[in-house]
This record gives sequence, C-alpha cells and structure tokens, in this order.
Amino acid sequence: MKAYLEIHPEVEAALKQGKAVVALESTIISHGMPYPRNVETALNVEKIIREHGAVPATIAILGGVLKVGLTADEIEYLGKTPGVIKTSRRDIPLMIANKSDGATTVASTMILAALAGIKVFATGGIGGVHRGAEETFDISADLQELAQTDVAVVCAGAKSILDIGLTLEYLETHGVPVLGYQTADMPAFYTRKSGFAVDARVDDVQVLAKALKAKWDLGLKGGMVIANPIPEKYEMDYDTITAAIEQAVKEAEAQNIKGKESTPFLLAKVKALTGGESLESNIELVYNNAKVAAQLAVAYAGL
Ligand code: PSU
Ligand code: MN
Repeated sequence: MKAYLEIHPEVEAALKQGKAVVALESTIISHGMPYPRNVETALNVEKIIREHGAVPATIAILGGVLKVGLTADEIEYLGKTPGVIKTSRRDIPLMIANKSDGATTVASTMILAALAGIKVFATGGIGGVHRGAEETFDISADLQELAQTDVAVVCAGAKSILDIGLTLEYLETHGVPVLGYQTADMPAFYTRKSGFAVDARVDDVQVLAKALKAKWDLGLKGGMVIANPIPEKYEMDYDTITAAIEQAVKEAEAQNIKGKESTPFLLAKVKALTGGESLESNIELVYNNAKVAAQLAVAYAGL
C-alpha cells in the first residue's frame, strides 16, 4: 500500500497521535466551482477545520500517487488545471497505472481516507440515485461506498438533481444511518428541507461520535451520513432553485448526457441558471460542514 499512498507529514503525525483529522474531497475543487473561487474555498475550508481543532487532509491523485493531505500549491494546481479527471472507485486503478491527475469524488475520497485511517470527512453534497434511475440505472457509487467503507460524511444532504426519496431508500437498504444534525428534515443542499425526513435528529456531536464508535466497535461496516443543513441566512428560495433544477434535468435528457458526465453537467447548468447566488450558497454550506466535521472529529478522537 505504501507504494501507492502518500500521507502529508502533518496528517500522518496527527493520525499517529490519535488527533482529530478531517478528510476533504477534490471533485468539488476541480469540477464543482470555478477558478479562483474553488481554490479560495478549499483553502478557507482547511483554515476553518484548523480553527476548530482538527487537521485537514484534502485528498486527490497527483501523477498517479494517492495523496492524503495536499499543500496549498497542490490545491492551486488542482483548481486551475483543465483536464484533471473526476475519479470514483472504478477509476482509481487506471489513474495509478497512467500516472494521471485525478480529483476524488465522495466515494474515492472515502476509500483513501479509510486507507490512511481517517474517520470523518466533510463535503458539500453526496451523489445519489438520479431521477429516472429506474430506467437509466444511474446510481452514484457514493452510495455503495457508504455501505461498505468506515468513514462518516458530513454533508448538506443531496441536491434535488437527484431523487432524494430513492436515495434515502437505497441507503436504508444498505444499512447506512442518515442522521440530521440539529434537524429532523433531510436537507436538499441549497435548501434546509427536502420534504423527506432523516432517520433521526441528533443535536450534539458527542452523540454522533458515540454512535460512530458503537457502529465500528460492533463491526457494522460502512459509513454514516451526517446531514447538516445550510445556515438559514444562506438558504436559497425554494421556487428559484427548483425551477433551475427542473430545467437542468430537462436539458440533460435532451442532450442525452449519461454516466459520469451527468452530475457535473447538472451542477454546471444549475449554476449557470441561478447566476452567482447558488455559488455563494454552495461555499457557505461547505464552510458550515467543515466546522461540524471538525467538531465531530475532535469528539471522536476524545472517546
Ligand atoms: N454533488 C454536489 N456537488 C458535487 C458532487 C455532487 O452537489 O461536487 C460531486 C461529488 O464529488 C460526488 C460526485 O461524490 O459529484 C458524484 O458524482 P456521480 O454522481 O457521478 O457519482
Ligand atoms: Mn452516476
């Protein structure tokens, strides 16, 4: 494994000492936001995690090396270099063989975090069951990863480019807890509510940490979704965002967009249709997730 994995010295030292570490994904940097806001956001996320007592580990593949913890220069490189490949579980082997540069999704970030021994991960939104999946079979590999890899994912729920109801059913089938942090509603990324309920509401990170420990002590494999709603003042208007998403889904269908292109296409369309507003909301919810993930990692490390 050592031949493939490179852990940043600061991250490695923190893990050896049992200190709190938070993993971060990089598809959000390369495919989720425009340069330079993506780089600025990624660096601020790391800062927020430090301010809350944990060590950040942004994860990516550079020159075929699995990197856990990036330097500021490496984050800048990922953020501005076109052609960095969106990398999920199935893509990892060839990325290594070809010595490619890859941005990791939730699924592949979980894999690399678990290899390094990191238990808590912060992102924006997870992938899920796409609308129309009963015909297309488009179900993000993120869900299967949550079923089998022992990492907790703090997110703002899932965007309604997905079928949130089916996403929750899929997670239930695979035994993945979906816990609402200080909410009983499953958040929908830009909005605090989706119309669906989470499995349970938890108000305290100590309880989340104890639940994680119990899960893994018992050998109940897999991750946990910690759904943390966007702060109220950055929430988007429900009708505005719903109209943009409906339009994006229609255009994707008309242009026959499929497979790994689907999510980036929908994200870019929604962003274009809502102007700068959705980008600002997106950035703020990621900051909020970074804060809660750091608090959770500290609580977990203290058990
Ligand atoms: N959803 C978002 N923003 C994102 C993604 C999803 O709101 O940036 C990215 C994440 O990296 C996620 C990936 O893991 O898209 C899912 O892609 P797919 O549906 O192809 O598995
Ligand atoms: Mn897909």
